[in-house]
Amino acid sequence: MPGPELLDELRAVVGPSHLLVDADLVAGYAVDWTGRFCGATPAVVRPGTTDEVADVLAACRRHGAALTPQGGNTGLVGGGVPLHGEVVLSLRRLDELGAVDPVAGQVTAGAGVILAEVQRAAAAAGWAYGIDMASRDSATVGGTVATNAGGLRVLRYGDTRAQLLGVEAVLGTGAVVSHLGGLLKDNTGYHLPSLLCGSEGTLGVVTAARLRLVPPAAARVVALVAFDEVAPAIRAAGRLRRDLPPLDAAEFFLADGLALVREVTGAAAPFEADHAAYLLVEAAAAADPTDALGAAVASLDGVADVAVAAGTRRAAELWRYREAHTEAIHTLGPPHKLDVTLPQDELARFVADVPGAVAARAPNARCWLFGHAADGNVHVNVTGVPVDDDAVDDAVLTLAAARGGSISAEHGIGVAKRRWLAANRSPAELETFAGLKRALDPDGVLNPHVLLPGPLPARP
Ligand code: 2HG
Ligand code: ZN
Repeated sequence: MPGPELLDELRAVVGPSHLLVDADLVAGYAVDWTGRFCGATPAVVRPGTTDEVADVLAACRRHGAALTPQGGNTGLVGGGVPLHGEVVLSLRRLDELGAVDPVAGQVTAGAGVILAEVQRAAAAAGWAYGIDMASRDSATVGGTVATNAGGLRVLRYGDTRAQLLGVEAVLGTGAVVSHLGGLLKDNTGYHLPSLLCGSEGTLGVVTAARLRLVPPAAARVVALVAFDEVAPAIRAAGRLRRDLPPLDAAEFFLADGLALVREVTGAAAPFEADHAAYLLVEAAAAADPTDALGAAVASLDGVADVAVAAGTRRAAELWRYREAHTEAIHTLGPPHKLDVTLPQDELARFVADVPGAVAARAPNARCWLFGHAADGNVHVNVTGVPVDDDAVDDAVLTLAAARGGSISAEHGIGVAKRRWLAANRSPAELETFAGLKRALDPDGVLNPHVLLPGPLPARP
């Protein structure tokens, strides 16, 4: 528990109005969006510049106080909330968005800039940003970089790491590193943006990022494809990657998920009959891709029905069936969120086997499966299980790893999955991680309970 001296020093750095200590004011920063991860903090510190971030970090190092960096608090693995009494370092005030460079197709965004603002600024300048996800109106650039967020368009544009041309960050050593020039070819040694991206606030605090933009597609088409069996729906996503080059997204969900979404949102049924599985397909190109999409869908096996959106309003309605899964499941209580990737040819078998694996550990649990079928990423949500009972986590994560998959596709490790990191990472890799942690955060103050398994590695 930091003493009053640290709080006084932090107050001197950011000004009294940006050091929050009242229980009412800090409460929202101490619990994650799902409600599964709930901690406590003595203070939330809200710096307004990179220099202030550096001074906050220096003060915490002097006092041996741990920090949890936080952006929009939309993380799903407990990595951004103070579960061990950490001081919360909120980056939301770093919300400066630079002008889009219309020639290079790049923009520099402060860590606190909201994802949707980057998307809007890019569009206004005739470009697009390749990252998109349902939390676009709350997630921040800093959070998406820290977690290497994926989302709905990874298939086409890659994850956040693939958009990063440079970062500015305060490392745990106190060093401020800034490399925001945006050169496309810049082969001058270690690529710190790649290292910091996905490091979940354990090595440094990202304060700004230089982002690559992508050309916008002039024409788009969205279709919902229904299947009476699950496996063909998942296999179809793989086929479309090859047969429909303008494929932008291929998302799947199942009958029970759709029923829950409809119950919660009041949305009408997409088809006259119910079906076992659904694939939401979006194609985007310079010329209208409707015919290409129609031909590719017609060649798929097991299609029971197809709804093609005529216009953006209907497209948004079709997307809502998929995007509303997270909020609909949330109404059932805090879920266990197990975001895994499988090799494409293992995904259908995994989806078939998961409910049984969960039921063996928690017979009364309910299992919800949906996700980004074309990149092998399925979101296994389990409800009806106490928040701290991780038997179902164990069942799902070990099954994914045993089938050649990853225990984290796009949400990160946080606190939720650190116990299983060794299922995907060898002792040599984990020792390298520990060495990086020692080198870049020598006092172990940056998110010390996140990502790396076990206690903080000892100093040499
Ligand atoms: C999505 O794809 C997000 O909608 C959230 O990654 C997934 O709620 C989830 O488990
Ligand atoms: Zn997702």
